[in-house]
Amino acid sequence: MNKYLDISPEVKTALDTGKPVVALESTIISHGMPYPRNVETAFLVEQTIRNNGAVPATIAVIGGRLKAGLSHDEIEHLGKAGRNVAKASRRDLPALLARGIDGATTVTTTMIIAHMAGIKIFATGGIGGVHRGAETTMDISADLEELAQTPVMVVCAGAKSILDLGLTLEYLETKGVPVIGYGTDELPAFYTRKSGFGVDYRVDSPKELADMFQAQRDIGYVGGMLVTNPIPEEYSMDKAIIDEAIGQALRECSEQGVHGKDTTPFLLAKVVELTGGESLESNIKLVLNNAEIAAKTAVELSKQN
Ligand code: PSU
Ligand code: MN
Repeated sequence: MNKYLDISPEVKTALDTGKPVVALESTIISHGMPYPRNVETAFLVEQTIRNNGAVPATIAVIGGRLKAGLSHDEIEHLGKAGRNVAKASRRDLPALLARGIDGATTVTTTMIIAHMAGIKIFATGGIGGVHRGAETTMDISADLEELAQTPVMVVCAGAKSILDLGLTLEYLETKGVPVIGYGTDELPAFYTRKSGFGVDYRVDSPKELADMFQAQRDIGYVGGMLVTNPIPEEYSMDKAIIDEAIGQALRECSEQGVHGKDTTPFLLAKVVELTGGESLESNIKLVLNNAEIAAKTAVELSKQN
């Protein structure tokens, strides 16, 4: 095992005995939602994974250690510290480990650590992608490269239209990452069920997801798979309201000259601020929905291995 990696006893036992495990990220806790709803949500997501027959492994960097499986105190700590915790993407891990500090893991680093630990499935809210205007800024999330090179299934609710969703799909196509719609032919756009863009394949059951992922492993591909699961109808938001908030957030972002790794957290926080509690509630519901599908898929996958 990697000398920087700590797998919690519960997660270790589950992995050693072939039980289903689902990884969860921590940037969504520290940077994605306000305290204390972030901590409450993190616990609820873990509970949802358990209720559906799998073991949750929330992932983070704590004191320079790569953690797969956090205690409630560690989750509370990350949630309370919020944006004071470093957002840890692929390029940040060497510095965090060498210096012994904390980091909230993005989709990228959660995939990296999950894979090191032997976890195959990961549930989150939304992934990073190609930003609008990337043809001049070159702002493309490391999440897309990670999907291309790390064999983990990521179950999300699509991506927010703070991104250029069309270019994000093009990038994933170039990189050979299968984009699956769960119960839909259309890429969901996080707060809304539709984006106007098609997915590669529609899948209607956890068993089918597990079969596709297993086939990807069986032919020796190195990359992962992106499963996009639309927000339940009853929690989805009005497209006009969300589009307006995103437009405003993008304008303020460029006016204030925000760039680099601060862009996504800035846009996410702005959208929540502009849409008030409603978008936060939707965000929580869609993450729980993703946790359920990820856990059921992990259960199916564990039957095959
Ligand atoms: N998009 C969301 N919610 C999030 C993120 C993205 O709707 O919480 C977070 C995830 O951790 C994702 C990261 O991996 O932001 C992407 O950041 P960047 O665009 O800087 O790569
Ligand atoms: Mn970026």
